[in-house]
Amino acid sequence: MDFKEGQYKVRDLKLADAGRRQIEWAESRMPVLMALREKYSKTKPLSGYRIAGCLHVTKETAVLIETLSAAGAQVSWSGCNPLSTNDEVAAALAVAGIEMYAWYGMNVEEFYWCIDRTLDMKPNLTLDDGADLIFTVHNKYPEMCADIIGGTEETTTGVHRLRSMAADGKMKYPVIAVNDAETKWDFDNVYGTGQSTLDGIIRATSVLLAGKNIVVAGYGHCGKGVAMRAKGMGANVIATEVKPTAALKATLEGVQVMPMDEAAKIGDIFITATGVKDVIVGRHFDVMKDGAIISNTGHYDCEINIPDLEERSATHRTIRANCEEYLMSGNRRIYLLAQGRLVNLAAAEGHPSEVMDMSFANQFLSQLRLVRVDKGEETMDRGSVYDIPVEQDQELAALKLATNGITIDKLTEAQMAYHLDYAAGT
Ligand code: 9W4
Repeated sequence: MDFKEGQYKVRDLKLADAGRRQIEWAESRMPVLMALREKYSKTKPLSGYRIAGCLHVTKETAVLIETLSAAGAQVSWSGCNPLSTNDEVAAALAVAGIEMYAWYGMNVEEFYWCIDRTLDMKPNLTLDDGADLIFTVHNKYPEMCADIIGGTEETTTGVHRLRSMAADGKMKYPVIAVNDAETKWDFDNVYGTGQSTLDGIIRATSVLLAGKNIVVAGYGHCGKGVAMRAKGMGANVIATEVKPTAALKATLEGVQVMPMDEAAKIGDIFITATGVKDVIVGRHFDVMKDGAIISNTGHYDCEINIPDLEERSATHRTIRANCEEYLMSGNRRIYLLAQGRLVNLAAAEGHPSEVMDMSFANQFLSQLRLVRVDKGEETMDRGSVYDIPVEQDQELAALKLATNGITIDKLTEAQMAYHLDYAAGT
């Protein structure tokens, strides 16, 4: 096999073939990233650059890693969550010669050991999901910052942490907030979470959605995505909200709105997507119907108050993976999915590859942008967080359409002139 000893720590290299098949499947669903790979494997703009990455080791991430590598980069990688590593994919990447330090179920000490190993190659670019790598560099290896051109960050939480750090004047190299691109968060939240949440519920229960009362708590982007898809599956969707504008939007989108105290009595399936705690609590469990299914797709696992559920329950038992039955007063049964953790990740596979295609294409183009900064073609302040330019969103959306064989109209010169003429139309 073509790899160097000591450049990886993964579960088992024998899993590599199974991992490779999954990566190839993802490649076939990620046409934008593959088009970028095709283009930049010829010019290799990342030649001579060393990228350390800390991001979920999934089949989709593998497509990103191998695109960075095809564009000339030397890449070293660790997972950013011990429960998100696909051991088969990690093995396939290690065998392909990527420096890979990730395995499912590692402990906190091992997690930081893996990050340290990715830094052994003295990166000049970083790529994060949750900002752990950037924080490790700044706090533990501050001397490395001078040689780092910049970094990219994938998530809302990471961007939030980094903006606070920048505001504090503590950031030592520029970071691009990939999360804030429209082609990232909109696709993730609405279409990715929308589908994968229902996917997780179905995998954990095989329940029929048609005709059911599905209660979606929170009508933000994720809640809206879930509601849209649930409607499409024939469910009666009810939303609960605290924000008047979001509640109003729900009503205009054909979704019934009511307080959770009312919805609790009639819901068959509950999905929390609010980002706050205690959305479903004891008094709600008290009035739920026999057979009610409850799940969470919000970032934190405290949206459902599980201690309240356990307190009220005589016994509970596992029905199948990610489906726990609680016996309640009046012989009612309540089913909690994935222990109240994100049901789309714990019981399904997160966002489909087609959605990750957009996020990771943004990551790839942002790394190229940092290289342009290194070459003096663009400037960045070393203490700041940067947004994705709107042109990049349009470029990626155009590429996604093109790779799907969809063409769109173009403004004529006359239309453009009319559009730009502020005096016209008055
Ligand atoms: N995965 C994750 C997190 C917690 C977790 C059963 C209960 C996020 C984004 C992408 O966080 C991620 N807890 C689990 S499994 C699990 C998985 N359990 C196990 O008991 C706790 C995560 C990005 N992404 C996609 O969405 C699709 N491809 C991607 O790269 C991946 C994982």
